[in-house]
Formats: sequence, structure tokens, C-alpha cells
Amino acid sequence: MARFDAIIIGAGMSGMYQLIRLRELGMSVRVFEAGTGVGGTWYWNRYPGARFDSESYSYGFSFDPELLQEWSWSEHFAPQPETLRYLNRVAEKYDLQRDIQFNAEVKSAHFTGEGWRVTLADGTAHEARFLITAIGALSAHTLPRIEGIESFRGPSFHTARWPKEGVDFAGKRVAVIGTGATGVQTIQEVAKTAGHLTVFQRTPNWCTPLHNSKITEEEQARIKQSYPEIFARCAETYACFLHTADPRNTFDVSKEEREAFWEKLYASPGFGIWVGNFKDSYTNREANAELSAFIARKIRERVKDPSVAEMLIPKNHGFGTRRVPMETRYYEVYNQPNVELVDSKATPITRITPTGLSTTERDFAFDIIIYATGFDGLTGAFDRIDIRGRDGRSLREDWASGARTLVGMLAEGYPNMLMLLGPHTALGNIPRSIEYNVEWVTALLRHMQANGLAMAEARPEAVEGWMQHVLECSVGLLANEVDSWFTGVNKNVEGRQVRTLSRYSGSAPAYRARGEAIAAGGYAELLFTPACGSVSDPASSSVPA
Ligand code: NA7
Repeated sequence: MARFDAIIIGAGMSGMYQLIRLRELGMSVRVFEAGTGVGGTWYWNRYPGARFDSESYSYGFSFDPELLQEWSWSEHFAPQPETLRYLNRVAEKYDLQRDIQFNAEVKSAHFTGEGWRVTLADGTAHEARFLITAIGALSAHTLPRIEGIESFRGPSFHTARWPKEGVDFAGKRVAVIGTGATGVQTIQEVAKTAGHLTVFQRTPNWCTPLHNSKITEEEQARIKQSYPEIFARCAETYACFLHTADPRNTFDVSKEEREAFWEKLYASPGFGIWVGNFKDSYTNREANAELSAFIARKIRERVKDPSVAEMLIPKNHGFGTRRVPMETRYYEVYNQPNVELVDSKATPITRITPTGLSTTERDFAFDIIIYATGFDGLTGAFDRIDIRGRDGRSLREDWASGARTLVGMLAEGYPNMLMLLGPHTALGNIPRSIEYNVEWVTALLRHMQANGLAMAEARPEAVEGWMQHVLECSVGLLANEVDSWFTGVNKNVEGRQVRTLSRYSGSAPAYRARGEAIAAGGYAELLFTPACGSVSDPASSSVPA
């Protein structure tokens, strides 16, 4: 059996960066990756139209100044193939492949008492002292629970398992099921060439314009000069984006001023309309209703058929309380003669058939079916691995009614398991959180090396304290009154029908402050085992600091 200091599961951005940092600690590392290449989200999500919603230059890795100057993003919001090329360039520069085993799906990870035994789908087992999960917050894709899904005779794809060779839609009858951020990006692209596109929408989302554009040479030069400021800005904002909430409340200003502000945001690139809005937009019901009415007006202006416009306007949640899909002429798609919108709440899909699908009202014939049906978010990727901690306890069972963590990176009862992008990690502009978490984990491992510590585990009372904080952050947020992956709901997954508290909804700076306090306090929230013996307690100074 092969033994390593650390096993990392996943070769997406977090796994890649963690590998680089662990090598610097002199550790032997093996990364297991189910795909055939690096990139994680950007490896799997090759569906047409996939691209950033974060400004490209705020999304890339920040740790390598040379790479920042070398790499030139071509668009303000880069498309997926470019991002995948970028991540391959990072892998090449750091020669990451030599420590990554591809086509290696991890089936189980069991704590042995001294470390972790990881078993792959091919039956091989590997051991390491540390298990680092780099499995993503949105990577466990889910197909709808509809009868007959295997019976369809044409090609069908989940957006997160898109064929590398691409798909030609020209002249084809295409169905897209799902209208989240992925569905919206897919629909607006497929509508350009499909013979006929039918969109099955169960819940409309509030979508706003991305306003993407090419980066000019002058902009490129300015971006490359401004990286320190760009990343400093991301470090101070709520969700690590370049945008952050306006300090005013909605009703602090006159109706005219409010409208003018919203018009400006609606006409500006990126997430400003969502995360750069008045600071009470997602806590004050009346404020949220006004903002939603403004966006509804925009939808009505853009969609010619009033009954289709009404179908596209969300009625069960306010603007910004679910993930806002960013769009490029998405609403105009529904003015095209080759596009039809079906209300899957009023007339649910009852069955996938060999030739298409049936709803409670009609039978449809299709050449291609696209499932843009999302992910078992936050904890789903953990559930798909049989993770067993101390005394054989199961993470899946421990988290059945919501994750319990310490700063999203440790779980009680799972010694030496460290989670990058685990539940309760600050989300938002994900690579910024990834870099923070990797640095935090690296500092912890450095501390353990320096102090001869073999094992680290979250203290129960520290987990309890963190969970209290997670709960306090969630109080009063309208998003927590709505079903979505934010609140851990996925109707296609057994046991995911009720809302849980698996997402951290405080600010990224507040999240980092907790992490910093733990490190600065000598990790008193953790129980350590010295290399040769019994459990020691840094809080009572039984271990050298
Ligand atoms: P989402 O946002 O979870 O969207 C999934 C969509 O699929 C959503 O519209 C669902 O409707 C729909 N869905 C799921 N199952 C069905 C069935 N059975 N019938 C009809 N419609 C269905 O996933 P995305 O991939 O778009 O985005 C996930 C994140 O990835 C995104 O937020 C970005 O951060 C990146 P529902 O809303 O449940 O009624």
C-alpha cells in the first residue's frame, strides 16, 4: 500500500494550490482526481456558454506575481475554455501532474487511528497522515428524479458532464431542463443554433445583465499594474468580489435617487446589481420588494409576450435571495420564434420517454435533452465518499441534518481531515476563499511540524461556538427563507428536502478574522496529539508553543 504524508482529493483550484504549498513544507503528497485533467469546476463544466461571473482578473490565483504578469485574460468575464487553459498553465508551471493520479475516483476515506486510508474505485488503497478534501462546494451534480430517464434514445447530458468534443445543435430539437445560473448560460447559447429549443422552467430566477466585453490593450496594461489593489479590494469586501454593498439603506434616499442608482447598477458589468446594492436589500422585506419590482419591470420591458414575461418573473422569492444568474440577452431569447418556455411547476415533467418527454399536459419530441439541474451543494460531494472518522462514525450520518464544522475546515471526530471549501467556508468569489483556506491549512501543518504534533482535531466546544456564530450570521437574511442550494435544498436528493445551515452567510473578512484568531491563539480550539503519545492540550501549555 502506498503511503504519503498527505492525500488531497481533487485537482481543482484548491487541490492544485494546496499541492504547491504542501511541497514547500517538504511533505509527500498524492492528489486523486476523478477527471483526466486538472481544473475541477472548469474541467467538468464545459457546457456551451460557461463563463465567469466574477471579473476574470479578480478570479485567478493571486499568489504568483510572475504568473499574474504572464497571463492575459481576454475578456472581463472569461469563458470556460480560457479558464481551463489558464489552470493547465498553472499545472504546467509548477509541474503538478507528477503528484496527481487522474481517473482516480475516491470511494472511501477511513480514519485508521494514525491517519487515513483512502480507497479508489479501482479498489486500490492508499494511506496518509492527513486527508485534505478539495472536492468543491458545487461538484456533486444531480439529475432529476424523473421516471424513464435511461430510456431516452437520443443524446442527453448533464451540464457538469459535458462531452469534450462539444455538441452540435444546428437544426436539432433541444430540451433544457433547469433555469439556474447554468441553465441560463446554456439556454442563451443553445438558442443561437438550435432548430427548436424548449426550456422547462420550474422556478424562475431573477437574472441580470453581465455586460461582458473584450479587454483592450490599455485595460490589460492597467489590470496588470493594479493587481495589488485588485486583491486588496477583494480582501475587504463582503464576498471577495470587486463589488460590495452600498453603505446606504434603500429608503435613505428618494425614489428618484434609488431608481437612478438601480439603473446605473443594471447597466454596469458583473455582480454590482446583486452584491453592490443598498446594504439592506436582502434583510429588509420592503426594500427587497422594491428592488424586485424594479427588476420585474426590466423583464417586462425585454420580453415581448406579456404572458411569457410573467412566467419569467419569480413570484416565490425576492431578487438576490437565490444565486442571481448573470445573463447576456437571456430574456430576448424568449422573443425568438424557435424558443418555447414551459412552466414545469404548472405542468410538471412526468416521464422521460424514448423520443422526448411527457408533462402532465403534453408529449414532446426531442433530439437532445440537456439537464441543467444543478448540484447537491455544499455537502453533496462529501456524501458521495464514505468518510469514516474516529470509531467508525460516518460523516454522512453526522451531517444528515446539516454540517457541523470548525471554520468550515475541521470536523469534530475526524482527526487530520482538513477541508478546503468545506461547508461554512466563506463563499462568493471562490478562489479568494480557496487561497485563504489553503494558507490556513498550510500554517496549521507548519505549526504541527514545528511542534512535533501528529494529529489535530476540532474540540467539541469550539465546533459548538463556531456553529453559534454561523447561526447568528444567518439570522434575518431573506435568503435563508428560500429553498436553494444556499439553504441545502435539492428536491432531487433524498434527505435534502428541508433547509439546513450548511452555508456560512457572514462576511469573508469576519470569516477570516475567526481563522486568524484561532491561529494567533496557538490553535487552542484544536486538540493535538504529539508524535509519540497521548492527547495534549495547547490551551494548558502541555505542548511547546
Ligand atoms: P441550480 O441553481 O441549483 O439550478 C438547477 C435548476 O434545475 C433549477 O432551475 C431547478 O429548479 C431545476 N430543476 C432541478 N430538478 C428539476 C426537475 N426535476 N424538473 C424541473 N426543473 C428542475 O444549479 P446551477 O447548475 O444552475 O447552478 C449552481 C451553481 O453553480 C450556481 O449557483 C453557480 O454558483 C455555479 P428549482 O429551482 O429547484 O425549482
